[in-house]
Amino acid sequence: MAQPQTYRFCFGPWNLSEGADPYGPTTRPPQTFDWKLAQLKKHGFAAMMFHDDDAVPDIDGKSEAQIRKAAAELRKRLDGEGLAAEMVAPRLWFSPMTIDGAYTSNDPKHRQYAIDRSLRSIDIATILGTDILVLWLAREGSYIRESKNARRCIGWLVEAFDKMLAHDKKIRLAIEPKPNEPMDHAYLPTIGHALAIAQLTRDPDRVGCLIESAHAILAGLDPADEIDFAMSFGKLWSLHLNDQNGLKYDQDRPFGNTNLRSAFDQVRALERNGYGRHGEYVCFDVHPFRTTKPEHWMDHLLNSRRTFLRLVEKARTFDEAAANQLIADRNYQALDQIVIEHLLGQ
Ligand code: GLO
Ligand code: MG
Repeated sequence: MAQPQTYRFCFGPWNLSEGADPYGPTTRPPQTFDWKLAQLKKHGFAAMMFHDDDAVPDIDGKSEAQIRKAAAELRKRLDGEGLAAEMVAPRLWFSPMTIDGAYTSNDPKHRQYAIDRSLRSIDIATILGTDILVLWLAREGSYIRESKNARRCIGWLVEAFDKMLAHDKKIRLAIEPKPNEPMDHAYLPTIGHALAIAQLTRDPDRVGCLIESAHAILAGLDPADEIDFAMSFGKLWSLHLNDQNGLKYDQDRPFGNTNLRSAFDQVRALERNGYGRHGEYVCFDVHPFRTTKPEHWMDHLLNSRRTFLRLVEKARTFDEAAANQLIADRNYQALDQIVIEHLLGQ
């Protein structure tokens, strides 16, 4: 029998956030990158996720040579700490050049900026020793439907992906779909869209996806089914586990916080598909509550991991034989209850 999977965990520097929201300022003092990296290591996380400018601050003000030098220094540091870079993601939603979108801006100069910056991100990823470029397409969509031609935008997305795939023969693009926020509607809102657009690129095998639980919920979908779907294609290359209470602003709650049963189902889906066997990490894209005190700054991450591991135990001890009997008997009422009883414990 195959050995049960042991999981490796990661998070990004932005997950130790300061509590600002659109209605109020920060509630915790800012911490340095060094402090965040030290916390990650101290608490036994194996890797960090990086935006391009987390890895190379002030990236737009640096030459290519300076970017490579800064990335090489970071790599040395990570190696020294025994930590890995899980992925790099171009942060294409902050710049004045991406106000109207990045790859799908109506301004050709801005589209070019987005592509150039993505190619630099690929260089950084390679130097940091990861072949995953995460693309959260934050501003690729519309507020005003008539302001954009969606057909043309899909073409621009494919063109941009093709340039990235051609730039580096090893890089894999993991598209992180999200249906809304900051846009009213995004062009690639679900895993189905991400895997479909992969087929239009020059190398579909190198275009896969990242599932974020909250993003699936915001699309009205079941994150566990999204996991099974992506993994049927062998294309789930990264994962942002978290939670979300219904259809509202993106909440990035701790994993299992709201939908414990759905969290159990996500873990079961990961288990049955062998997530992690090809080196994939379990990442938590969670934020502390605004009320969190500085001394509890890591707790949302530690709790998410603890809940995840407890649910792995629950998935492994679930009475599959009893469940199968009930399924054969079409007694889903009893099946429902054994799931509830199992989660409630003794
Ligand atoms: C926001 C996204 C964001 C991305 C991250 C990596 O909704 O989840 O946190 O995952 O920027 O690109
Ligand atoms: Mg995310």
